[in-house]
Amino acid sequence: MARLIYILNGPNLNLLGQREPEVYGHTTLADVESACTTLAAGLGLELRFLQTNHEGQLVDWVQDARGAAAGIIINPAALTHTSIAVLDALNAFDGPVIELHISQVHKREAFRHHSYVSQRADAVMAGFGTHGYELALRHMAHVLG
Ligand code: CA2
Repeated sequence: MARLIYILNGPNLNLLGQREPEVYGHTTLADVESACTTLAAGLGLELRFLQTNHEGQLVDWVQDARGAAAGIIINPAALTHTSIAVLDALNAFDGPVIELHISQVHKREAFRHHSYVSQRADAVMAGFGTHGYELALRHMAHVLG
């Protein structure tokens, strides 16, 4: 059976490709999911690609990943900078965690420079645009061996 990877997306990422293209580009989240699904098949991985605007839902999905997923790629969006609940949920997950940001958060406002999730993440990516999702998936396949 293929190893399952969760790709989790936080608040407002459903708007990807529809607003602020100068920051986040023109690619939609559906485009990203489609590219990742194709790539995952080639890497021998299975995907659950999810987006929510709700902190508790993100916590529930991270908890679901325990015992089900080999690894988590997460773009917590604004919850990156605020959510101890998401950090605590990730701390209860045993596999590799990759934190991903489409934009280069360290070039942006100071409030985006701190991440609670980084205290758990095994790797952190920022500024690779939506292509970062595919890079993260390749790295996940590499670390899972
Ligand atoms: O760069 C990233 O991926 C972020 O996680 C995106 C978050 C932001 O709060 C983080 O600081 C960095 C925002 C996601 C909102 O996405 C939108 C996409 C298109 C239009 C409006 C919002």
